[in-house]
Amino acid sequence: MAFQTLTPQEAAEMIPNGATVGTSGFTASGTPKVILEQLAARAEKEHEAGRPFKINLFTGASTTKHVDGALANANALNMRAPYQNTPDLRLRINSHDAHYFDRHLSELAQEMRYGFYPKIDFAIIEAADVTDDGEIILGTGVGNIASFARMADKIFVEVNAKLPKSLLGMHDIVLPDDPPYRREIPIFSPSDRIGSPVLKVDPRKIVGVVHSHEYDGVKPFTEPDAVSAKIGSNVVNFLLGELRAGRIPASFLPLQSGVGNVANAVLYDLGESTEIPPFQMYTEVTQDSVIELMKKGKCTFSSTCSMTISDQVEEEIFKNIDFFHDKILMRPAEISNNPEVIRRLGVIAMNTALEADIFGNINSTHVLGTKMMNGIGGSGDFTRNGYISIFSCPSVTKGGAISNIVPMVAHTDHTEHSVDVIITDQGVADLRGKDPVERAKAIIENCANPIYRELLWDYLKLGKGGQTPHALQAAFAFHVAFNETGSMQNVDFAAFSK
Ligand code: 0RQ
Repeated sequence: MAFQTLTPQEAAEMIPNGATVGTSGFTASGTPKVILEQLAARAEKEHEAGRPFKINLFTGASTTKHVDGALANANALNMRAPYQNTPDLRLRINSHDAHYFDRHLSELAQEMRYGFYPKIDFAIIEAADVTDDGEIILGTGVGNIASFARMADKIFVEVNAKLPKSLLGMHDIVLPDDPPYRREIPIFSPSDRIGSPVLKVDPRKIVGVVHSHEYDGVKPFTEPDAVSAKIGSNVVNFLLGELRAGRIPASFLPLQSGVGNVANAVLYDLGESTEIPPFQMYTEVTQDSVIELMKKGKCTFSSTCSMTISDQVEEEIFKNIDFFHDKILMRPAEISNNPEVIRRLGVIAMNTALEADIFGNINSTHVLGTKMMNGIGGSGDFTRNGYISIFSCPSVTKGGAISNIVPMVAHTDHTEHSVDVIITDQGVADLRGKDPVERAKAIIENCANPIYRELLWDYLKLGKGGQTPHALQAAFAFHVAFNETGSMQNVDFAAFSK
């Protein structure tokens, strides 16, 4: 290899205060492991010496304790986009130490190219291999690195010895031209390949190669709890009903599914159903449960931005890579989450809400309306453009102190105009074709927990008409009751009707 080998410390020394850094990867997968952790250590030393030190950090999605965790802990992040899920960074965001720009994942890269945000100074790329002429075999996640690498002045490559070179062929790297020259994205089936198997960068920009030796550290899949399992079976029964009614074609449609317990439960139940035919995914994360479905022949292909899989499954895939090679294709977020393609393919979007309101609006990001949880991620890309857009959540949280069905969401990520179906452990509210009052009746009756149903009916009665009969004086009474008394059950609507 013609490039200079650097230690992580040497690479970190080259990144100055105020720099803008873009990394490869999407979730933990494909995220660089060693340079930014050293940068965090350096920031701590600079802060101890009384000097300011912060960087702007752009990624594909969330990262890991080695990146967001370490940098947040060192208070070394200024601007951060487009998604995160790290407890330490959450604290920095909610105290405004870090300025978080929570953005649809499909949009960030193009908007960076348009010049809307700071220009990328350094790109850090995790790789299985890099050739002297700058051809890079990426790891288990792509994210926005194709754009970052094009914009960056300097590139570091972290060659991870855990990644086999046989990953070559599992990526599809392409950058759309920018308006007014943009053409169609010619993906007509999830498995259509439109780009290059390698990321091509200008080798003159590679300032050094750093070596790492570590799996991504994704936590293994846990068995769904009873509530997630019930939500999962409600989702699958809903899909079966659509299939039987002919509203989903007999050959089925590609699926998108978020991460977490509920998503795993849904995928598990889909795998168990003999009536649902083998299907494909057009999604942003391919997790352990999808790998299981592939082994069973139930999921035949996954177009994705990352393999967000536990270390154990990562090892297994690398050992049997021939089996998975033609079943998984990792693409830039701009393509994996592309609205044009999602709408063309008829992707069924399945995402998770923190809370839904009785009229069908969704809050996925802000706990009690103010504190950032993770971010919108790719949920908006898929919800707005999906064939059917489903949101699920438990009917109650924190032992019943919080109702996940509320009169009005305290923050709106997905509006009633994009959400088709809401599903909880209690049941399914199909919102298609319904006006706001009809929606409210379906959501209260089918999705709210019985301990909150009467309160929600009382709220609906408080409204004094209009297309969406909110009683504005009481719209956040659930949230206020929780903040003041520790439970939404203590709300008293009688006080508002006087
Ligand atoms: O708190 O951790 O203190 O127990 O929120 O809730 O039920 O464990 O849910 O892990 O599935 O995450 C929406 C956050 C759900 C996630 C969200 C509390 C609850 C718990 C977590 P504790 P659960 P999940 C794919 C697409 C947006 C991005 C997205 C998310 C904690 O799915 O980030 O969809 N989605 N991306 O107790 C106050 C409520 C609450 C609440 C739950 N109503 N009020 N707290 N909690 N409901 C991925 C990518 O884009 C990469």
